[in-house]
Amino acid sequence: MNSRLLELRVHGGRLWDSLMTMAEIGATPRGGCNRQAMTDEDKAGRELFIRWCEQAKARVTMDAIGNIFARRDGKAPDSPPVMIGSHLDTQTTGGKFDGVYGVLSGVEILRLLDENAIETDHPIEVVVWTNEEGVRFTPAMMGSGVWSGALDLNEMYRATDRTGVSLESELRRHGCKSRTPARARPVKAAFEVHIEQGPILEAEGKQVGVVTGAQGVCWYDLTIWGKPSHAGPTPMETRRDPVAGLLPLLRLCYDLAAQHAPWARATIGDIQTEPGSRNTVAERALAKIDLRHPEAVVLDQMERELRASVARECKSRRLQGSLEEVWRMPVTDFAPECIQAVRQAVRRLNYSHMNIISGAGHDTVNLASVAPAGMIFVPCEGGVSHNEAESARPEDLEAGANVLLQAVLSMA
Ligand code: HGY
Ligand code: MN
Ligand code: MN
Repeated sequence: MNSRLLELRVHGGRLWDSLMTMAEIGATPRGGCNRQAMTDEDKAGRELFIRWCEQAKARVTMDAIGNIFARRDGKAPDSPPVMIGSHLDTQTTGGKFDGVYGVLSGVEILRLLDENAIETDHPIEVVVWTNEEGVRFTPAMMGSGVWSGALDLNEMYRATDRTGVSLESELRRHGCKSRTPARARPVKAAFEVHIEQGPILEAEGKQVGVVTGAQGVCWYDLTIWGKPSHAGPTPMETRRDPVAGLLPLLRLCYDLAAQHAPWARATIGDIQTEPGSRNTVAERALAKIDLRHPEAVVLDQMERELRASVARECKSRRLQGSLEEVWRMPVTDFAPECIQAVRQAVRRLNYSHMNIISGAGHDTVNLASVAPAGMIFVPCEGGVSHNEAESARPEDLEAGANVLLQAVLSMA
């Protein structure tokens, strides 16, 4: 790469301003963002992204599940692109940086290449993947999952939110259901820069994480059925109370995480009962479980123990129970050539750095199954994310974007 390209740096101030402007869309009273997939807020964020890309003279297209591709052609327009992807949708109480930082770092690179009239060999595509968070529509990483062939488009179209609205109807309502197939095509390399969303980089005092892979993730719907009855006259020993069956199973999830410390993770962020009346013993209890571990064999063992306990607890309490796996993200290793491109960039830029495995799922994990892929992390304050207080330092965000820029240029 010639010295002019090696000297190129992003405009950290402009990147920060773009992040703060985007954060106004779906802003929450406690300083976070709520732009759940395919809501009006998500649509508004997408429109702002498209406007910015068009101003940077990129050509914008969309596919059948609403993934957005902002393309800057290269000298060899038919050669496979270098992709810079992430997401704009957020958790219900999300922050200003999760996903958005990776997308707007891509926009910053498009602006930089345009204003410096730089033509790369390979095209560059900045991508917004639909519904990465999986909060409103299960599963997570849906747009990149369909594109990479891990998920079936028509099955995803039928996914519904809590009010019974389907993803397909929302895509149509927003004009995001294009006829272009949501299918992988050749990609030279795919990169994503993201806040770490955990405490390691900050604790180690490192500015950049060279991400070598991601841990495995499994999502389960644990459903237990019992017999609704009156909270007063019904003796405790004659009840068939699904919540009484759920309790030891939730306790077991935490025990499994403790047994497989320090890397295992167990989260139960959503518990529902029906009919949902304080003075009626529930008929049905549902717990949405998220188990994670960097080793597939341990994750499988945690599932086996949980599954055996569901059968045992339900039998002993005359309940019906089911543990349904609703999403699995495999343990993933990123491509050596992409890890190397990131490592060379961060060394040239002289940022403190370390290798790290991603605790969170990311669209790039799906990309890694169909293209060479890699990720870059920067610290976030206190390792806090999926929280309205999510925060990151402008200088760290600028550093990560510079590593992304140099890694992308080295491949494009
Ligand atoms: O769940 C995850 O790890 C991602 O943030 N969607
Ligand atoms: Mn994310
Ligand atoms: Mn997230």
